[in-house]
Amino acid sequence: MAGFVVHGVPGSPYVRAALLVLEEKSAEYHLAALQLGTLKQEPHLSRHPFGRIPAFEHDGWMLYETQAILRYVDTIVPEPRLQPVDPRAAARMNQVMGITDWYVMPQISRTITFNRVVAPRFGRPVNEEAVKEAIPDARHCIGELARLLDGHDWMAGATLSLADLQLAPHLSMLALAPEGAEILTAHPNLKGWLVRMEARRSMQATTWDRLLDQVKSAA
Ligand SMILES: N[C@@H](CCC(=O)N[C@@H](CS)C(=O)NCC(=O)O)C(=O)O
Repeated sequence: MAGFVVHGVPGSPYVRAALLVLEEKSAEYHLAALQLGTLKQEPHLSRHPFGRIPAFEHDGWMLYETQAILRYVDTIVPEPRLQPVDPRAAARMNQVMGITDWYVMPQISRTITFNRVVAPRFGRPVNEEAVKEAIPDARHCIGELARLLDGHDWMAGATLSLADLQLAPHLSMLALAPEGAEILTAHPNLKGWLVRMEARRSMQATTWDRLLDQVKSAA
């Protein structure tokens, strides 16, 4: 299919990040919805040899890895620009994107969020021990993000950047878990950032339920 296609499962924070950049650019796209159990088999492995989501397509050209997708879309659809020119703002954006991949995903999303928010929705068993064990690391991680945000409106400073789009889907889901909500309470600046993010049209267009409705009405 021509144009932008995002292959993924509604509810995935990484898939949502790819959709967010397209929404922020007001670009037209198609969400090609996949079933969770089909990622490690063809045809998905041809799109993404590591069997993850999202996989991205532009006029038939394939790309995977969310950071690469966000940067690509920001480059070819220039307005509004989502990568700061100022070297320190750009470095902060890159840092927060790295933190999201290396610490937020494994220490928060795969532990607390998966067990409290994702597993119940898919009827999967909840690992209470994993939730309990994750809390100290999650507290540390959220505390550090709040420290980096400091008094700014957005992660890279005065303007929205790719860092906000990559991080927000993870923290939006974390806030739905009682443990996550409690951890976030200690950081009003980060909670304020999340409120600003949730108010954006792009976030409202890509909630789990909105995406499921979109997939259903396209079927
Ligand atoms: N490094 C990948 C990570 C993507 C990722 O881990 N996505 C999760 C969904 S949020 C996934 O594919 N999970 C399926 C699995 O691990 O088998 C990226 O940036 O795109």
